[in-house]
Amino acid sequence: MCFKRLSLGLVVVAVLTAGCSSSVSVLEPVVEAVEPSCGNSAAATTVTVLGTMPVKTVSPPEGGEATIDGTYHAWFGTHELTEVKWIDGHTLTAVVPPGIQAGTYGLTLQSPFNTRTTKDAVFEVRAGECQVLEPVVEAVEPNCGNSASATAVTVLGTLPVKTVSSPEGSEATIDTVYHAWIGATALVEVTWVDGHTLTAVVPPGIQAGTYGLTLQSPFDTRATKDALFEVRAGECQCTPRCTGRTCGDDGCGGTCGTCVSGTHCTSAGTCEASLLRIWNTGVDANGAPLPVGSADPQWQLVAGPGVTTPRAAIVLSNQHPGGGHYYSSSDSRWIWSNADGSATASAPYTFRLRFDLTGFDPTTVRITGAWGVDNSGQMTLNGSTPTGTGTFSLAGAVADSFDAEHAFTISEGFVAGVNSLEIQVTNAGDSYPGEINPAGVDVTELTISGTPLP
Ligand SMILES: [Ca+2]
Repeated sequence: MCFKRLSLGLVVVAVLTAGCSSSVSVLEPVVEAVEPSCGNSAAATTVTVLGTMPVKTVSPPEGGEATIDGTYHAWFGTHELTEVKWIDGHTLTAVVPPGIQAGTYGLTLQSPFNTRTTKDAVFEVRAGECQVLEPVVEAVEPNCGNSASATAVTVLGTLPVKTVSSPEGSEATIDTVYHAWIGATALVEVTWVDGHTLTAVVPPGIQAGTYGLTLQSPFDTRATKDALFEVRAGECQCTPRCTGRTCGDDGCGGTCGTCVSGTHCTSAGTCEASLLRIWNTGVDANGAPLPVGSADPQWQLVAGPGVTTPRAAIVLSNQHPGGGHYYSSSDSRWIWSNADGSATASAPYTFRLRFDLTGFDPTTVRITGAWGVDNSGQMTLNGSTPTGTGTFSLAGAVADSFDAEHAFTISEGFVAGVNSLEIQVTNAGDSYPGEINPAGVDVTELTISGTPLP
């Protein structure tokens, strides 16, 4: 045997020189990898095969220059690759034709020596893109919208698009179709602008709340970022309304200012000296007695037969029924649930006066006054029998209960803010000839005092 060694690229092959035996040394190829290892069945895919690819040196019998035979053939399964080219002893290139059924394939190589080798499961054919990219959501601008109207937004993040190769080898197209949702509500007019930007419109009518944003890319991959967008039942850009106001709510959760000690903020947004005010029965806001039949703006009927919600007490039409009963007062009027004083006997009716101690130390407050009732009554302050001196209960069907004033002083039991003075009145079964059996209550000569908070 007479061997001649030739160096061909990176591969050393041994061949027989001319004049020796006609047999040749047969070399086996080795497949290590295919790159890429995946292709879309809809398109041709150029691959590189890595491994050991020996070539055959052919010396002509008549002598002269030896030639190299680098002819390789390759198959994925039974599908032959095209344009198979030997590049060097470790590298081939080839083209996987389109139309191969999706699946995983081994590669079979046939060398110039007509030897074959196969490596299993080196290439995947997919009915779609091999490279699937994920979008990333980073931000939405603006990040708030009014539920009453549509909001145009810009979504920022990483927004890959898909290149779609044509099986015919014509120009590739780009698929930029994105879908987006705020919570479960799809956005409209979703438009990919560039790899970091898309625009969309949040439709109106989404319930107020904070929502995540979900994107679906052209690869059908999705990404969600939570708590990215707020839907409000109103304007997102709140403009404080403080024109002409020096204090109070600015309409946006803030304040237009605060008032100094001894003053308080009125509903009109101005600071006024804090005053203690309290009202007798049957008077207007300035304390002047009202005409008979008037609604009392301060005292309310809050419980009693047929009473389901508080309503204004009424100034009795007859302030002296039964031939001159009920005491007279210049600063108050007798009131009842109606103008004629008719009542369900033996059932309690509850009248309430609310008064505000805001700006005052409730432990220093004191109320004085006098009252009468037809027929019996109990006074309470904030739900309890008052602490103080004088008469807080008028019992029994006696004329003294309505023919004379009964003085009292309340010195404890006040609370910060709004307080309630209540009188529960029960009519008795007495009667006057030719008249209805009337009922009524009168509170007179009320005074209130207290020390402003520092
Ligand atoms: Ca009566």
